[in-house]
Parts: sequence; structure tokens; C-alpha cells
Amino acid sequence: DASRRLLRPRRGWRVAVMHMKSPPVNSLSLDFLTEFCISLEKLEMDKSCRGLIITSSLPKVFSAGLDILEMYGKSPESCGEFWKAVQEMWLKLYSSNMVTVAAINGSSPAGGCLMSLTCDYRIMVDNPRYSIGLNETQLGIVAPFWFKDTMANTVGHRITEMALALGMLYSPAEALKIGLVDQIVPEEKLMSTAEQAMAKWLAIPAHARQLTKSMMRKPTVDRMTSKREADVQNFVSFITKDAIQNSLRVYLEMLKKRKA
Ligand code: CO8
Repeated sequence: DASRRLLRPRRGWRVAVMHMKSPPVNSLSLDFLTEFCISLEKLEMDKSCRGLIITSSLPKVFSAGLDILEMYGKSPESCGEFWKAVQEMWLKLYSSNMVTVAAINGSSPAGGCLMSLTCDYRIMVDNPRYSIGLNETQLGIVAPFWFKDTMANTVGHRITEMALALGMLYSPAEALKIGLVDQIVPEEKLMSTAEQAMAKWLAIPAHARQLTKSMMRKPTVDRMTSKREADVQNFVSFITKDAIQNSLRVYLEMLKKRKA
């Protein structure tokens, strides 16, 4: 469940804090994404709520990204439904009118990195055991164009090109260096830093901030929405290929072995 609580900063505005809690690793399953989107919609409609901090209530992991089991051994119909939910999460977050801050308190590969990248500001706990990045190629899969666009909009074309090709996962210090995160802090300072960042963003007149965000992000959002159906078809035909299913199986086995 994507549980949340509300803070009340100055001026009577409210800031929601979403503590993702879907053990063991906050993987983004269809159920999780559906609940996440419903929570976001409610917050978006609540005019007194101006900001959202997203964090994890699990130790060590922010989000393990898309739930691989939603893509492995599933029917084309299920894969399509799942992909629509992934698109919906991205669209809602990337074009949110709220100020969004990712308080990244653990590893954040692939879809977890994407979720962080949709936010206005990213703060990560400075623990070298945590990593963040779009590592899709390591699973033998390809990050879709809108994952790529979101990353390129944040860190630029060349870094994205290399990061995606190699499926790079960065330590917090490396992520800071390339601009994948905006700040790194000790674990105990994470939430206070997130609240300070939020206060800074909320101090800007809301309409000016929102129009600026929209100006910066609209071309990317429009590109995705105009190709949304085709993107679902692409995903389904790609992910259901025998070779890709095989790559996912090998990767899942690797995850299990690593654990043993
Ligand atoms: N989906 C499903 N199950 C997962 C996932 C996942 N993404 N990640 C981990 N798990 C499972 C593990 O298999 C393990 O299961 P079990 O207990 O049954 O053995 C359990 O969760 C716990 O995992 P770990 O023991 O590995 O937990 P750790 O705390 O040691 O490590 C990590 C946590 C770092 C998150 C680690 O689990 C990890 O690296 N996971 C894989 C993350 C990953 O590579 N995700 C990529 C998903 S793909 C994606 O998000 C974008 C896809 C775009 C699709 C484009 C196609 C066209």
C-alpha cells in the first residue's frame, strides 16, 4: 500500500508525504501502480495540497522498479494493462501541478529511477550501497523513449546515451556528480532536507512555477501521449518475445542466486 501522511507548512498549504510500503522491495506491480495513481489523483484535486514528498518506508530500497513478475509469463492482455498503468503513473507524476520531491532512501533501479526523475527535485541518502539508474539493458530489455526523454531532460543527451547503453547504476556520489540527483545527505537528515527543499519551491508563486514546469515538460508529455497506443503495442510485442522472456528468466534467477 502507498500510505501517506500530510504535513502542514506555512501559509496553510499542505504537503503530502507518501511512504511507499510494498514489501519486500516496493516493486511497481499493477495493484501498486493503480493505488498509487488513485492517491495522486486525490492529492491533485485537493487544492490545499501543494506538494508531495515520495519516500520509502522499507529499509534499503526506495523502489526496485517495475515488478518483473508482471512482465514474465503473462498474457499479452495482462502485459498491456500493466504497461498502461506504468504510462499513467509517469504522466500523472511528470505533469503534476504539485511540487514533487523524491526522498530516495535506498536503491532505485529502473522504474524506481524513472519515478524519481519525474519529480521536481531529488535528494538521496549518501550510502554507497544504494544505487540509482536506468539499468534496463542489463535485463536484456530496452528503456522506452519516454524513459530516455525523462533522463535526457535531467542529465543531458550524452550521459543518457552512455548510461542507457551500459545499464549504469550509480552510487549516490556519482549520481550527484552527473545531476541524476540534486543533493545527497546522511540518512537522518533526509526528511528535514526534503522539507526545506519543499519550502523553497513553495515560496515561488504557484501559477508561475506551474506554468514554467509545464513549459519545460509539455513537449515530452505530448510526445508520449501522441504515441501512447503504439507504445503499448510495442511493449507487448517486445516483452512477449521468447528471447526477451528468456532474458527476464535469467535475470530473475540471477537475483535469486545473488541472494543465496
Ligand atoms: N520485480 C519483481 N521482484 C523483484 C524485483 C522486481 N523488480 N526486484 C527484486 N525482486 C524480488 C527478488 O527476486 C526477491 O525475491 P525472493 O524473495 O522471492 O527471492 C525479493 O524481491 C527481494 O529481493 P533482493 O533479495 O534482491 O533484495 P535486496 O534488498 O538484496 O536488493 C534490490 C534490493 C537492489 C532492489 C534488488 O532486488 C534488485 O536489484 N532488484 C532488481 C531491480 C531491477 O533490475 N529492476 C528492473 C525492473 S525493469 C523496470 O523497472 C523498467 C522496465 C522497462 C520495460 C521496457 C520493456 C520494453
